[in-house]
Amino acid sequence: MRSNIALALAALSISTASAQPNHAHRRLHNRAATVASVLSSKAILQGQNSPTGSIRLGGGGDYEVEFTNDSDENELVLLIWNMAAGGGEYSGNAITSCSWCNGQAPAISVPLAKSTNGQNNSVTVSFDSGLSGGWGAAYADTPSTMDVEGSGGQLPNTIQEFTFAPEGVVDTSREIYPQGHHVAAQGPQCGTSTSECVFTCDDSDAACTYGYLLHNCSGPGQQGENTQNGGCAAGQPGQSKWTVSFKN
Ligand SMILES: *[C@@H]1O[C@H](CO)[C@@H](O)[C@H](O)[C@H]1NC(C)=O
Ligand SMILES: *[C@@H]1O[C@H](CO)[C@@H](O)[C@H](O)[C@H]1NC(C)=O
Ligand SMILES: *[C@H]1O[C@H](CO)[C@@H](O)[C@H](O)[C@H]1NC(C)=O
Repeated sequence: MRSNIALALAALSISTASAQPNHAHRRLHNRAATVASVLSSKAILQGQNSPTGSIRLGGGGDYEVEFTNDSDENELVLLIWNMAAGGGEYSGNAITSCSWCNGQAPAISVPLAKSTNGQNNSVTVSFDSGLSGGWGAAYADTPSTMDVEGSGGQLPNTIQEFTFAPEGVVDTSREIYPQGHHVAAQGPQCGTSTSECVFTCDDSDAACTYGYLLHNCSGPGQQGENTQNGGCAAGQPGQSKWTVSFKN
């Protein structure tokens, strides 16, 4: 299964690199097909990708996040999910709660291509104030959600969690899959990454549901050193542009 994914990604990079403008339609089609096959191979549902949802593609929202691909991978699939009000229980319809992406569609699932030939392929997403949720990326080597014991269907990779509100924070979690990829987010006051404002398990080699602590989170705008809550300040709505870089 994994080698099929690698082949699909390799094919995509060739079509992207050699694409002419009049092949744009085919390229988009190929890319959508690739996202679908990558996600289904990992037992992750496709995102709602609503143009008008509380989490939506494009800028101009209360909170804006620009995602870039800074890994060596040709194409990642960016996943963003929204916790249901009340702590993330399944809510069924408009509000998604896909840390458990195998059973609940994420708000967003889009390809995150490398920038080539001077093209800026970063993806900007808007968030309404007051939302909590998370994001992460499916890489070629990200296992299926069904193959990782204890993940309960969560994305088996490093994830970042957000509460976009004036008192909210953004943090990084290695709890689900401690061997996951590197990611770094920068906000208006501070940052969080796989080594900063990061939750790790007490036994850092194993995934955990309990027994985790926040580390390296005591700089300006950061709160919660060695606690089970905290992160880097989200900032004020309308003034808070974040950048997120997915790395190797
Ligand atoms: C890429 O484009 C976005 C707007 O779509 C912009 O905010 C960002 O600064 C650009 N990034 C680079 C590296 O040029
Ligand atoms: C905390 O930061 C130090 C210094 O940068 C680093 O060596 C360490 O690995 C970090 N801790 C975690 C849990 O990432
Ligand atoms: C990914 O794209 C961003 C801009 O969108 C660029 O700055 C970065 O260098 C690219 N990463 C790679 C590995 O090409």
